[in-house]
Amino acid sequence: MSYQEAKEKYAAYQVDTDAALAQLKTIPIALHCWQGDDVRGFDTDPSKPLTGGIQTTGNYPGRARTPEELMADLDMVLKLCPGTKKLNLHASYAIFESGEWADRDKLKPKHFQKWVDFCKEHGLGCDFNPTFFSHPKCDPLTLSSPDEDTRRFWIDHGKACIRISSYLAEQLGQPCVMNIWTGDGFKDIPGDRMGPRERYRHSIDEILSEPFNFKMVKPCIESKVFGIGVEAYTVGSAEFALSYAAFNKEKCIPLMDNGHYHPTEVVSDKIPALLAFFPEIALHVTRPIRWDSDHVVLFDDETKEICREIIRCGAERVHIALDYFDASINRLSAWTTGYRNLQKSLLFALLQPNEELKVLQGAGDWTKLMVVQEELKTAPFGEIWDEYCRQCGIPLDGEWYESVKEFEKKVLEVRK
Ligand code: RNT
Ligand code: ZN
Repeated sequence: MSYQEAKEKYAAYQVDTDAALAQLKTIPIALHCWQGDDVRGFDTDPSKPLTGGIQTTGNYPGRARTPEELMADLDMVLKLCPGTKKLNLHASYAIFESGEWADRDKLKPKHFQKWVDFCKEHGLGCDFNPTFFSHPKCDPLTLSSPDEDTRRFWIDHGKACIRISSYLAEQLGQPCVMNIWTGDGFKDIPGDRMGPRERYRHSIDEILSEPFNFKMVKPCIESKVFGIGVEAYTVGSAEFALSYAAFNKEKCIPLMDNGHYHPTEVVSDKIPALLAFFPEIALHVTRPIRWDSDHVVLFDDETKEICREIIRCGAERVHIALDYFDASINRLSAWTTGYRNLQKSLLFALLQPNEELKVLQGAGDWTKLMVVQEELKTAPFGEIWDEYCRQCGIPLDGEWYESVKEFEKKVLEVRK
């Protein structure tokens, strides 16, 4: 079937495929640098374990160990991903000239200059994350620590990251989403649940007292339910993070990671709930299996439903980022598959007769509402996706995997 024929099939359902493709090209998705090196970064000893309740599993060969390797891998992946891309960096990916290592509280914009150059070369915006984990100063708490020195160190880190985010936004001419997430919490039942939360709140207040332009730097507060080793209590729980964002709307926004809720909760439903109150929100799209396992994003029902809500509520109000890390398969394929699946899910959402569905619901016509939605599941989606890839000058499905295998042979396998 040709694109033309597929287009006509959709037109029968009042869906304009050309308009869908045009809109999809404008929706930015942030590609997370940390899939390429199993969340190690460059500023601490890579042989030390990840901390903060997150974990990568697997030891597939070819992990990027240096900025050059990570950039080479990203360069390859970007060629395989259609659409508007942003890079998403963590502070731990600072790049130091020889002998000028700086600790996290002393990081400067210049430590990210090479990333700015990389983004300029590839036409990317950039998002940023302070790194409150995998560091000797995690005691194991960070922003909620009862130890004043520890807390001060991490507040200073947060402030340094605001300055870096401002620099990234200014250099790249687009907003920088700066996400605050810590793994602060306890393995077992605490005797004081309030103390850490009060300290956390004050610490974020202090970080956000660093001056910045909220039009260009978008601090986010990411919540979590639990992590490995912090099973009993999470300081930055859902209620904490949402309340913080709600009471500080003029300087930060809430971030939902769909791996951070109980297994029967869905982020798709939470998107319009938050957008009824917040002008904008941010998302980390991942795939939890039974827990926050951060598997590669698939073209599955919940990813599609998340994207349907993004499109129906207004994509310009949602900052979209990927967040997963699989070390058990080829990392470039993991990146590419997840990114393309998120684009596919957005396209799927754009190919729904969203206005008509709303009218049917309003009229109480639940019969037709079901019939239309079900029939569209088998509409010729693949033809429209292929056309999108062609228009973006990106390989179609079936055309990119071999190039990654070749890259694996030539580049990854010699990383011993
Ligand atoms: C962890 C959070 C957090 C991290 C990244 C690396 O559970 O989802 O967003 O995955 O910052
Ligand atoms: Zn996340």
